[in-house]
Amino acid sequence: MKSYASATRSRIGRALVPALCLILAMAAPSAADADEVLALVPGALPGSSLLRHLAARQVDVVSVSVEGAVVVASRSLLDAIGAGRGGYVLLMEDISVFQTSSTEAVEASAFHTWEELNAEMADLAEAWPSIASLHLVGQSLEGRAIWALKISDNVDLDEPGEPRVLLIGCHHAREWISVEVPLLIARHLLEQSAAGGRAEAAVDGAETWVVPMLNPDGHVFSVEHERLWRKNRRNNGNGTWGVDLNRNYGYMWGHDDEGSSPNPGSGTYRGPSPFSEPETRVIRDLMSTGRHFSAVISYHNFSQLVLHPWGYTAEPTADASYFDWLAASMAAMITAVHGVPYQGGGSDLLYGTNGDSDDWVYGTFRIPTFTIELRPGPNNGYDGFISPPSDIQPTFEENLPAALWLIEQAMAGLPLQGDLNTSGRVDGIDLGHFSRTFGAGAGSELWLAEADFDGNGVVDGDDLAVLSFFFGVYGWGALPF
Ligand code: 0X9
Ligand code: CA
Ligand code: ZN
Repeated sequence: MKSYASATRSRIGRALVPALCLILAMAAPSAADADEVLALVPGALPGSSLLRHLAARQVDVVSVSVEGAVVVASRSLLDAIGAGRGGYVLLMEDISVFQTSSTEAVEASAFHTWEELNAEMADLAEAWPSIASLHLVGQSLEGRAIWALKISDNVDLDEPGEPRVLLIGCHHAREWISVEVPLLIARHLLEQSAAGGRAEAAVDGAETWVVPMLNPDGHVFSVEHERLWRKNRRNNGNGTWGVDLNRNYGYMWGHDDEGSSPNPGSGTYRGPSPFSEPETRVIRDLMSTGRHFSAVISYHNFSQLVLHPWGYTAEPTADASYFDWLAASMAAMITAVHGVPYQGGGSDLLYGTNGDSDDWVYGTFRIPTFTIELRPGPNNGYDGFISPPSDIQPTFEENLPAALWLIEQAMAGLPLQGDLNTSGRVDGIDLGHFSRTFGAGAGSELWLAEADFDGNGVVDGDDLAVLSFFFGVYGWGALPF
């Protein structure tokens, strides 16, 4: 993964006198890697030990596919790692073409700067005061506001019958389109809130919380200085900058050095301790305060994937078949819109991670949580992070139905209303159970035993109401049955 120190050094080195370059090089103790290149490492296939090895080193893995891993790293490191293991293919020697960007250019484009985003979120809340409210959910390390937009009817009330769904964008600074997709979903819900369709039902029946930019410091840095910046802007004190927010969550944090790195210069540096970063604490605190959430989507780019936990282990979660079904369904819905193929499944589709948002959310709350890697596809090179503005609208359009559907799953929740097998959580097993009892018909012993929740001897609408109530209170988490 790319370090700020090295990238800055090469950029300034090109622009300024060699003497300054030398001083900077001396000030930064990490390995000299001004010779960073873009390369394909064919042996680094998904799930391979070579890929894990690369991820643990000072290598920026930008995409992984059946062709291998596209990485940014110094030639010397690649030589050292690649020796005897299939080597690497040089894709691009001068990657400075990706390093230019400016606030003015972004303002003039369809992408939002942090300030433009704040203004737009405030505008939305002002334009729809009865169904949208703005919440200051925290501050970044450098003191920037992090806002959430809550979208629901009776927005000033907490309505326990309405499941909460959280949409997050921009854990990673350079993934600009991951800001735009949740923001446009929010706008769609508001604009269509009286149109009589799915958006209106979602506004009436759920609370959708949207945090489009979790990493404002990194985003601003990506806009103003280094387009391909990934992490936040923590000064690590050894000449390197940034913690990977998607390795800093407090579930199985630092489980191994492959799914995250202890090296502050690494692009996947997990930070000094779990939740050491104010940005990850925003999500922790939002989700731990008050009523629990029922589902989460964290948007990233790129690779066209819908991923579910675990990231820290190849072992499936207890809910893997259910999550596979949800992820595959969403991927199919996304694909159906414009024919751009997304794939759903576990982390084996990409690479292992520890300390990411999905593992903490599922590990803590036992609810469905997905990382959606937006377009472009997995075979794109380093510029896969540089989404053209013309991608914003179609990427939003293709992702809208899946987001609506997940909200609807949380709302209707029929298969999810009760922990029928008393496993302590509501999952796909209960779904099967529930349909079987339903098939057996109301009045049957099976049905009564399992679905007569209020114990009055008949299965009726009241039982559904009981289920809905607990579902609303507890989401897909543990239920008191
Ligand atoms: O590495 C990440 O944090 C995500 N990919 S990205 O290129 N956007 O940085 C993927 C996280 C996927 N999570 C799991 N594999 N559990
Ligand atoms: Ca409401
Ligand atoms: Zn990302």
